[in-house]
Amino acid sequence: MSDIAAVGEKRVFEPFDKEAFKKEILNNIKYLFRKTPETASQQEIFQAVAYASKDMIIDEWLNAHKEYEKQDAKTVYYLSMEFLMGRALGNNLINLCCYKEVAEVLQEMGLDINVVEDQEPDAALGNGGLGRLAACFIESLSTLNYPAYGCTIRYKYGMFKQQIVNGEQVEIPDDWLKNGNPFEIKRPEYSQEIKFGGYVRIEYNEKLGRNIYIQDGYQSVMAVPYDLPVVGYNNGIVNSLRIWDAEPLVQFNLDSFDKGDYQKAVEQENLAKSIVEVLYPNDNHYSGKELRLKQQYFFVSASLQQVIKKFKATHDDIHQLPDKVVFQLNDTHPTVTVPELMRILIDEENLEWDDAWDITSRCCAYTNHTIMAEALEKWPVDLFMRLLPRVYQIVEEINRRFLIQVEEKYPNQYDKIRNMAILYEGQVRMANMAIIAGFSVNGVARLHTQILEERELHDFYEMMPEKFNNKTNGITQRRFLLHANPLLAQWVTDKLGTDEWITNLPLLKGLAPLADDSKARKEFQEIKYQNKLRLAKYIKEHNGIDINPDSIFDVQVKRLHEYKRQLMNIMHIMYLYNQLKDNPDMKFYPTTFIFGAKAAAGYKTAKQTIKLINSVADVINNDSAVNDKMKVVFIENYCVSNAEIIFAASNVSEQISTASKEASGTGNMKFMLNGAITLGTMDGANVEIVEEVGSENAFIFGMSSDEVMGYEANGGYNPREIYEQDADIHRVMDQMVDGTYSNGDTETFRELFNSLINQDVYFILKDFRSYAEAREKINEAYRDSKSWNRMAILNTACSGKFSSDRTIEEYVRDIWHLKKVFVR
Ligand code: F55
Repeated sequence: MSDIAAVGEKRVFEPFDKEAFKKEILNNIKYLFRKTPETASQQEIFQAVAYASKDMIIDEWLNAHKEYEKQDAKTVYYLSMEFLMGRALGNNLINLCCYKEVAEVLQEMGLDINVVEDQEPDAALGNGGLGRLAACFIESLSTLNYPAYGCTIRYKYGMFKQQIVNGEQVEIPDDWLKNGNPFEIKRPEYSQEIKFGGYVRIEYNEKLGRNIYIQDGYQSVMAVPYDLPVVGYNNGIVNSLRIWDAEPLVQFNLDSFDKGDYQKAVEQENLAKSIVEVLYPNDNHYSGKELRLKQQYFFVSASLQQVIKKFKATHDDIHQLPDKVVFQLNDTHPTVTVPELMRILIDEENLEWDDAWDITSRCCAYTNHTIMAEALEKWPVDLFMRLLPRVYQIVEEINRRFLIQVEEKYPNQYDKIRNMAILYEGQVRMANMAIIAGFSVNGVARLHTQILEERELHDFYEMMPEKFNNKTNGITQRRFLLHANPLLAQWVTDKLGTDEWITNLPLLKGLAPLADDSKARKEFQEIKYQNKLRLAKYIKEHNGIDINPDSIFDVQVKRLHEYKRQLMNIMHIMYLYNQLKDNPDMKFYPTTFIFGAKAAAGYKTAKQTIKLINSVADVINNDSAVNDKMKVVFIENYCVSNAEIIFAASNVSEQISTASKEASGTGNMKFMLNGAITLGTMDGANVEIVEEVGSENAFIFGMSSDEVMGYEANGGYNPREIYEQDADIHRVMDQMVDGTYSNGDTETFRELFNSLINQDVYFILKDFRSYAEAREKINEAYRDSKSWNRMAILNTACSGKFSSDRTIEEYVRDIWHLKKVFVR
């Protein structure tokens, strides 16, 4: 039996019909574009294939939802401002178990599936880790047979595309919908009206025997949902990612002679346009923009209204809501869920406060993704009140009642109120509201949760310890191994004698003995080499730089942020360069240092760091004295689709954040799964990675989180001392401001220099020596290919814990309490 037949047979449901699929593609090319395969553009071919695959999805999509309804299954609504989905086609085909067959069909038509996949724009409705986590979760939920909706905004422009011009980041709008989106389905019948502004009118209601609250004089928009399918792996389950678009209520009518209407129409049109215009490109940084609060309320209110209507269609007691619905708040961004649900229950369902509060708190759970103070959302009270007058009243009442409890439990302890109040110093503190209202508060890695409990949220933990729990993040192996690294995926399947790892990642443990098998090591090395060739080709095509596939690929790809310390990485490269220049015969294994990172548009230090990386790259890559030993590459526009190529090709995974600052990290897991070795601090999930693989199979350096927090408690440390005492660091620092990397200009990198020498908030100089030592060890270790490949195999073998399937099962067990639904 051929390899390919085996794949088709694996499909649990209808066998894949190659001829029918081919016909469908041809029909699509003909009817959508009036073309033939010969005359159609690659983009049109992509569309034709995507529509053909959507046809396969539709029946399963309908069926799964029919079954959910039949079983009246409890559903999780994962509310998130961000879902960083990346491309859909390849992963849909994989999860439909017909990727290879479709590749063959295309090949028979003279087409290359990789080229077809490359036509699809990334759905980049997210910034980085938080948004990508949501995408992995929703995929795992489908694969694990759990009823789920992802709810977010249909941003017209997603995460900007990055170009590097003269070494600097330039942001290009991401017009991802310009060719339409073949996978989405508009659901106008579920449209919801969303109201902003105005005032609250109070009326006495005889029947209820109490006051009722009516929002008047408001502006509204229509929230119109589109659904994207989220296909489970070979199980007939398709969940929905519901993305909300905004439309004006009053149709814009140029013929209208009614001036009032005209004015209103224009206003609504503008409001609708502005709300969904663009994703805020900040990660781990809060910008108190009114439009952002509008976005939050817009998608939360739309989602909640729809959930309540759906629930009421088949249930008559709203008190039962928590048995059927759970809202997971992805960070504080959707926390307005709490007062909005209260508003709906009190004002529209006529419940009393206590009943409404009981339901709300049993429906809401909150995930914290950061301890960075600048990421905490605190809305100015006047803004909040003006935009959401009725919701604000409810926030006040939640706060008032909570403070009574605090006062009862901790009489006269004003610090408790200062730390835990929702309303404080003219601000609405969203994290406090999420913690107070929800029944669960979780961190995203063990260390992170511990820091929340012991420090950042200690008062809350003391008052309500039962709410706190940890859920270490995970990633989906369907995308980050099966799709991203087909060679390794096939090797794993061959070695394990089964492909069950696709839905049971801990089975990778079975590879561990192969770490001591020289043939297996050779094969593993060869696969890595092939993947390095693939990345080298990408870099040649996109950056015009030739890199040596025999060199170590040392990679740091993630958002650019000071705490992630890309600056420490590039400074160490400057240091190495000095060493190699001074000492050309120095023992050094050739290394390609690869970076990829987007900076938030207004983040100056981050942008300067990008400029520094590119400037250093320029000098080094053009210095023939060192070129056979080192190169530096900045990959433009780091995003989900090129990440897949990058992880597969990496030898060294740079995870070098200042300890305590990276809540978890998930890139670290993607590298590990693909057999890269972690060079990292004891931060976030690195701690658990090292625990799984063993400290002898990772390179750990730097201060511990306790040491870092110890210094912080004492106002930091004195970096100038290190600058004065360490000649190598001194030299690298001076080179930032003596024009070495800026054509003689001494000011280009002055701010970076100043921030290091004056405060060095992220302990770069302090950790530098320890980092340099770890890097030296890595360089040395790579020479011994036997022990390197042994380590690499063990990293893949020990990565089983980091599947988002494991994470989701923990959420289900401890928080959501869902039941699996099986179809057919
Ligand atoms: C985006 C907008 C705001 Cl206002 C705040 C934060 C973000 C954001 O993108 N945060 C983010 O990506 N956080 C990351 O979440 C990951 C998933 O839990 C973690 O692995 C990572 O450590 C954390 O930084």
